[in-house]
Amino acid sequence: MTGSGQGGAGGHDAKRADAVEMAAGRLHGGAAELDAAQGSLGELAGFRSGFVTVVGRPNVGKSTLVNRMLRTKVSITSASPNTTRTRVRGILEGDGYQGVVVDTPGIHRPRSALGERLNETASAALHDVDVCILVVDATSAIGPGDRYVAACLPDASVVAVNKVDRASPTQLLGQLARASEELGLERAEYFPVSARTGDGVAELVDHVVGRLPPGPRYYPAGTVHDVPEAFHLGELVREQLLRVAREELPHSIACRVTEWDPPYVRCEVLVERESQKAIVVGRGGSVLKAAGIAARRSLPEGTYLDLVVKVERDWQRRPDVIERLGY
Ligand SMILES: Nc1nc2c(ncn2[C@@H]2O[C@H](COP(=O)(O)OP(=O)(O)O)[C@@H](O)[C@H]2O)c(=O)[nH]1
Ligand SMILES: [Mg+2]
Repeated sequence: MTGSGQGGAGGHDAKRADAVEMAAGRLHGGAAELDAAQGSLGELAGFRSGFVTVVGRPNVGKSTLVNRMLRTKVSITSASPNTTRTRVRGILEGDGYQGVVVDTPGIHRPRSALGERLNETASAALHDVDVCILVVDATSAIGPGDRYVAACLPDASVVAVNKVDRASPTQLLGQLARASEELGLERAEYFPVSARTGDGVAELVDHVVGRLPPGPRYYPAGTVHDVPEAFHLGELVREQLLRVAREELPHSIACRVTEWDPPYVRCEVLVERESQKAIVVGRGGSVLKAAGIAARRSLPEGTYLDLVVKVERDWQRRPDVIERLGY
């Protein structure tokens, strides 16, 4: 595949410059690149598969990108950091290959037992990975948070510079240059993408698929994700509640399905304090009701969703509750 050769003396900088230039050309008119990728796919004998992990600091758009790559919603997203609490595996499938794409919580400096747990989950997902995708935000400076994550990654990682829909061409070029200088990933490949619009995502997917080694089919054909249905439902409810949550509330909300007897489903919404309960329930139950209606749109027709809000004091700091919630 492209440019991941071995470095001669002084070759690294030139190679990085090449990589940046290539990435800049990729967004529009990466057709040759695509042909090459498809060509090499055609020559393959046997099945290829592997694990693709998506990492980055919180809120850069990892989950949105994973959903876009898989063309289906496997992971919930929101404007507040640390939305993703578990390792979510989605299956990227095509002719002769299967990639297991792992969305992770953002790696960050932890402030609670939950935060520590999220870091452990993300770091654990880095073992035995065939392709690492580091997501950075095109619209905000590469910072210590990005360098911290990059330091855990193999040199030949893939860097997705996301949110290009909001970046000017100059800003994007600057960001590509800075990413190649500051992340310390000598053999990285760079892809400007917009997880929101889908721009550049096909090129990224082709590249990733091209890097999958020979391997078995890990999941039955047609599998979309490996998240248990009940857990996924809780996540869909939490996603809707995050839309109305402000300040510290997003971290305090957890959802768990306590009865699963389709079409009847009972889902508990945990918060940490009475004052938060009032916000989540809303005046006359309006907030909870709206969240239920919105979540039901992603559920099978006729699902009866019973939402109950409960106060579980300071659960975020209690390892036993975190464990019970499946995080
Ligand atoms: N403008 C823009 N916003 C994006 C893009 N990708 C993600 N976002 C937004 O960034 C926020 C964080 O996204 P999310 O996928 O939850 O980030 P994560 O914490 O890295 O998984 C959400 O509000 C997304 O809608 C993008 O390509 N463009
Ligand atoms: Mg996420």
